[in-house]
Amino acid sequence: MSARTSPPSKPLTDRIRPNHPPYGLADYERHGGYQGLRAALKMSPQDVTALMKSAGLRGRGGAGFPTGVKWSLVPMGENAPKQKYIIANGDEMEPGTFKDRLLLEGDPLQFIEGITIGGYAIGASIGYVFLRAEYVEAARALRKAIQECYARNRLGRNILGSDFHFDLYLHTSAGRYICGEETALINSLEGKRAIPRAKPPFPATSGLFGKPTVVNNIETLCNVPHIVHYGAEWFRGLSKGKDGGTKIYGASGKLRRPGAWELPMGTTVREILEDHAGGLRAGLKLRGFLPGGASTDFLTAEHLDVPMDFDSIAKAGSRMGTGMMIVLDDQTDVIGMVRNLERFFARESCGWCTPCRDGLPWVEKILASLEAGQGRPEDLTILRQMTRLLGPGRTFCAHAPGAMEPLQSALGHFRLDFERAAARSAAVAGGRP
Ligand code: L3W
Repeated sequence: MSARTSPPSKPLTDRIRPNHPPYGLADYERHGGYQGLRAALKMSPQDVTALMKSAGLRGRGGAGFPTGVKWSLVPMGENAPKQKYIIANGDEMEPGTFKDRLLLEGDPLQFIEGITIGGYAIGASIGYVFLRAEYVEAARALRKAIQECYARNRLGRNILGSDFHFDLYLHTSAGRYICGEETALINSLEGKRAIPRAKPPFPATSGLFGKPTVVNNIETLCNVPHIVHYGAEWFRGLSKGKDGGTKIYGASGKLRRPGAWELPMGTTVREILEDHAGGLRAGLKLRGFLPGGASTDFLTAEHLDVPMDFDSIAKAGSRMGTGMMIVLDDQTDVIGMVRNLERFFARESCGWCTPCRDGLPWVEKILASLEAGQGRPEDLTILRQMTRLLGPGRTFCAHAPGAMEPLQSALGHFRLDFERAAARSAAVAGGRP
């Protein structure tokens, strides 16, 4: 029986106790754990999927695709392939993003219960956790929890006395950003070079080893047990907007208290930055922020009252992405910041298509020379052209277009910084003999 008398308002982090090891199975269950799976096993798989849809759960990895819709695209019924897979994307390499690590280190059983319910809903008997190689603590916590789940019939055959069988494997990433793109991840898991595949077909119909596969983010799956346990209406009620639930928001940069917090979906940027992150350090002013990782467009102080949800941030001209903000203050050189991000993207290009492989290092070089006062006036025109040439539809996957988002938005919002840098460079060149 659950020990709760009322449903939690912070379901994802409720059981996480800072500086304490995660709960083992007995404590996890004493605090409401495995009520979701027990309830799910009494429902049809289709009803579990329908519950995710009515809860309004959207993917927390960056794209915000509705989870119930994704699960319902997997073929079910007698003619469907027998073997299907569910994969948890824990390859958290987006700059500024560390929410999935906190969830795995703090409450690995919550995630395991979530992926098990997901496997049941789509008819998968095998699940994989694709984990970022550097996440050594998370791997340790997961291994221990998986072992205990096998020993106590929460994984393996006839789970909790049902006719549902589910095996879960931990796989450590090969250590590249592109391994987090779902089709590159699938290639990597198959032992191939991690290059993205063309979509369609989407993994839901042809994924791992050509079989129907769902790839979900860790935070997404952590929500699943609570939705089944407490219901869709409760989940929707946690949010301030139309997407259901809470969100792990985060903020990094020169803030008084950088960190991550579980808050109602749709909490405003101002509340996150001022009330939770404590505002900027003394003497600094906010110039802009990337809402969710490096591959999103800058927004500025005029967007402080925008709710952090998928649609509101899109309307403001960016993407919520992972919801983990990176803040730019008035004493940080914006060109240096963007150069640093583009350096990351250039280094992490998988090299498959030419615009991305050759274009990103070129962008980085131009930014580096502007930053060092050695650019040319025409550099700004070239940078603007590059944002189009590497933009949506020009490359095989979203890597280069994502890399162009901070650049093209910086060229718009902080145009004078770039023009001044180019003019400074011209003056230096003009003064040369
Ligand atoms: C079946 C259809 N399935 C879409 C599925 C698709 C995928 C999901 C979203 O990139 C973004 C990226 C990063 N039939 C479908 C369908 N699907 N149409 O829905 O698909 P998509 O293509 O919109 O996005 P994606 O390729 O998953 C994710 C951005 O997120 N990002 C990155 C974050 C990185 C991390 C991390 O390190 N942990 O989260 C941040 O903004 O740039 O644009 O499953 O199969 N018709």
